[in-house]
Amino acid sequence: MRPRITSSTLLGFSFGLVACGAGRDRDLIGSSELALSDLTVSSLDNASFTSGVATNDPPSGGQPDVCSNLGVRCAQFNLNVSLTSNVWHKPGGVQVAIRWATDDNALDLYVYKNGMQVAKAEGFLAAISESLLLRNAANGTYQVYVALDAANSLDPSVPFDAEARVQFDPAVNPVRPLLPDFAMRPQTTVTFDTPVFPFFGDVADPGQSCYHGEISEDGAVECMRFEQTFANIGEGAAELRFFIPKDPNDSSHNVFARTFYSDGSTTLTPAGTWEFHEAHQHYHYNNFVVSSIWAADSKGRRVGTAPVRSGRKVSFCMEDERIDDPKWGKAGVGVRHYIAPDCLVFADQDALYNYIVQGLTPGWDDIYEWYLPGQYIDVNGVPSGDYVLETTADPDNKLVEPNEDNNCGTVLIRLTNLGTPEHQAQIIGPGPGCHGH
Ligand SMILES: [Ca+2]
Ligand SMILES: [Ca+2]
Ligand SMILES: [Ca+2]
Repeated sequence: MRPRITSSTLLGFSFGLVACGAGRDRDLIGSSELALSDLTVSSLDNASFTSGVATNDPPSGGQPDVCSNLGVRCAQFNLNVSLTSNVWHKPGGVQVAIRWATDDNALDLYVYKNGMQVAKAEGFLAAISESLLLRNAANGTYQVYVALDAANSLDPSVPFDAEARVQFDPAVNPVRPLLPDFAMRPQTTVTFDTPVFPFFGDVADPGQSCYHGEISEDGAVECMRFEQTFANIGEGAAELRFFIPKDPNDSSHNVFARTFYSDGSTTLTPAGTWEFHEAHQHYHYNNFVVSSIWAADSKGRRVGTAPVRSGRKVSFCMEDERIDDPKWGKAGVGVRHYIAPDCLVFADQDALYNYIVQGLTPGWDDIYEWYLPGQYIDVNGVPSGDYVLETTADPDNKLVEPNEDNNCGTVLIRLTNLGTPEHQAQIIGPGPGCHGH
């Protein structure tokens, strides 16, 4: 088995397997598409789809060692590639991708041809999609294996979707920056619940909406929790590089953004600052995602000129978590590259600095789940009623994007019995346009 970073081996906090059901609606996976069948890629424009179930059934003969090493029988299907002979004069390949419902489970993806492994994408923590690229894929039949990583999964049986399609690299000319473009995705969870397990060493008492750390550090009283999800729908990756000085007399906290150009060159530009969170023992990027609630009238329209409450403007770990729903089976999805927990550990160093590198690949989104510490707005003293929950990525515009107007999203929420143990939060519909738009 490959080594897996776990809570105890890495940083002493729990980051991996949690029974939260974060992610997409389970009903959407494995039921909306055909039962497991072969995939065929014979056009430049169309994806081929299938669905299957990865289980912890014991290994069977005739499957590669990657399956038996995980102690399971893989789900298996063929990929037939039949493209015109000159297709790869434009650089690219055939993408194979899978997705599943929640990060309670981890799936691995392997592709073989003529008995030889030609590509793999091994599920890691905090992910609910995987993808790989068969660069310059030769025509022929490939065998695709999807393995349940049972040791890192809660469920014995995990439905998944799979797709394959051609993905071309962005054209080199005209030479240009391949900019990321953040787009906000609406919330699916608003709650006063807290998880029953500790996170980053932090815990909430049973029935309490706030973590101990949120109470002690922020004075939080009544924590309305929700997730924040943003996609990168741009041409290039968003990549942040934290410069963490080795010299204790160097008090700089700089973060730089790496810009990728279509000719392969890159540049670094200042993109704000980081801070270290002592209690959680990790580095935050300041001011990346912020949420607030605004009063709403009975028709769901925004009332007033200022929010009623706002949350903290931090993020701690940008990563490729899920292929963005609108990008599933579409062009413009890169190979998963920025994975947790790389976002939390030093990637490299030189004489002066340690570096943390985190980012978001085109076609992917990242979810800050509702159960993470800090994912809340304190609604203590707020009257029950309907509110607009508004969330904005890159609110201070530290990162250059081709579209700065899609970074914000809203949902309409209803808060009842506030200030009592029976307080409830629910999403009642899409919200109005964002403030100032
Ligand atoms: Ca944007
Ligand atoms: Ca995430
Ligand atoms: Ca921006």
